[in-house]
Amino acid sequence: MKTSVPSNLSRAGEGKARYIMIGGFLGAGKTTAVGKLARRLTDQGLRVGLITNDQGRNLVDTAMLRSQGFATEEIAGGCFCCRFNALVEAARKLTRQSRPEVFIAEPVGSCTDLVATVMYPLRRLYGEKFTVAPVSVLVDPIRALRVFGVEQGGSFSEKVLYIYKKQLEEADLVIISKCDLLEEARLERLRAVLAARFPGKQILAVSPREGINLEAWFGKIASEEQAAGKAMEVDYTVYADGEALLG
Ligand SMILES: Nc1nc2c(ncn2[C@@H]2O[C@H](COP(=O)(O)OP(=O)(O)OP(=O)(O)O)[C@@H](O)[C@H]2O)c(=O)[nH]1
Ligand SMILES: [Mg+2]
Repeated sequence: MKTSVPSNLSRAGEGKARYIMIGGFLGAGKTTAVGKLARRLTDQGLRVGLITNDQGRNLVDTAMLRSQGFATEEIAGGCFCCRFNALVEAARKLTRQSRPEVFIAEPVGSCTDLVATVMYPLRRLYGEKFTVAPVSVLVDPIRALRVFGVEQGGSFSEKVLYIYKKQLEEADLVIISKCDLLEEARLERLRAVLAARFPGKQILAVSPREGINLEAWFGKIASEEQAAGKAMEVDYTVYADGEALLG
């Protein structure tokens, strides 16, 4: 299935580059999705620059995306939410190399508060350079069914759970990934619990790896603007503790 992202994407912002953030918990399918989106955009003749955020733990995401032929810069030594300047510098570096019309950033899976620390400042300080796409947060469906108590199985400690839920709270688009793993009834149960817990959010089910329903999702991130909403409250002590547990 070929995804058609609007061909006027680069012109829609009058010469501005598009800035796309694809977040979600560890292992949710972010890098797989970034690769698929980058490929679709490239196939449409758009120049794409990718920004990854490995924590020095491994350089797998960067290596994976570079091996697919995409210009990729990596921010190490901290997550996007505390390295805004490094993020802007990475975008500048990519611009010098290949003048991307679209940037796609993958934050590390233990990171949250990205709207306040990245998307909002980006628009406020660099609004003449970028248009900002709605923030996608990917959800592994098996994990989510357990976390939200729909099915039995291991969940997280309280502080890790805090990060997990905050990620979803700030999502513009909640993306149930790996939908190939669930039959329709389980998928519907997951949709229902996510809709009840996070009212008003757009929820889509996709499979990045199998290429299911990517068209609907990519269409939204290409054409919709991130809405400036109310700032999310974050308890940075709990967040730091949760992040340390994950590190
Ligand atoms: N069944 C299934 N597996 C998938 C899908 N997308 C990704 N995966 C698998 O999920 C695992 C994690 O995928 P990644 O894309 O690396 O996930 P990530 O969110 O970037 O992971 P981290 O960067 O480590 O947090 C890999 O083994 C993928 O092959 C999918 O649509 N269906
Ligand atoms: Mg990844």
